[in-house]
Amino acid sequence: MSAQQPLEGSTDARGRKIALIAARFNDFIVSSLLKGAEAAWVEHGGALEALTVVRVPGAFELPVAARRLAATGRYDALVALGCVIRGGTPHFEYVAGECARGLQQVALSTGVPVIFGVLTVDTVEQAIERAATGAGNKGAEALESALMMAGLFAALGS
Ligand code: INI
Repeated sequence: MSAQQPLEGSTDARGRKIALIAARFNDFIVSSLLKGAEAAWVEHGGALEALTVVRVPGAFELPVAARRLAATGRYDALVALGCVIRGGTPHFEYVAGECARGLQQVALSTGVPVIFGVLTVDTVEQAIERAATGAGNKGAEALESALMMAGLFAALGS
C-alpha cells in the first residue's frame, strides 16, 4: 500500500492570472525582485502582457492594494514585493510586521493566495544578495510560489 500522490498544481503560467504588487521604497532592490518575478513568469510560459504589475509607495501599503486586487476576483494569486531594511529605530518592526500580518490577513479573508515576496533584512548587503540576478532571486521564488498555489487551487476545484 502506498499513499496517494500528493495533489500539486501545474506551475504552467499559461492561462493563469497573477498580479505583482511592488513597493517603490528601496526601489534599487525591489526593481530587481520585480525583474526576477517577470523572468520567472516568462520561463514558466507566461506572456509579459498577461502579467499585471502595480506599484505602491512602500511595504506598508502592500496589504491594502492586495485586498483591492483580490476583491476584483480577477486573480488566481498575488505576489507582494518589497524590501524593509532594519534601521536604528522601531520603524522596521512596524512596517515589516504590519506588512506581513496584513498580507496574510488578505489571503485568509479572501481565499486568494498572497505570496510574501518582501525582504526583511538587517543590511543592504543581505538585500542585494537576495535580489541578485539568477538563482536565489526572491522575486522569482515568490512568482513560482504564486504559480504553485494557483495550480493547486485549480486542481482542487472551486
Ligand atoms: N517602506 C519599505 O518598503 N521599506 C522600508 O525599509 C521602509 N522604511 O524603512 O521606512 C518603508 N517605509 C515606508 C512605509 O512602507 C510607508 O510607505 C510609509 O510609512 C507611508 O505609509
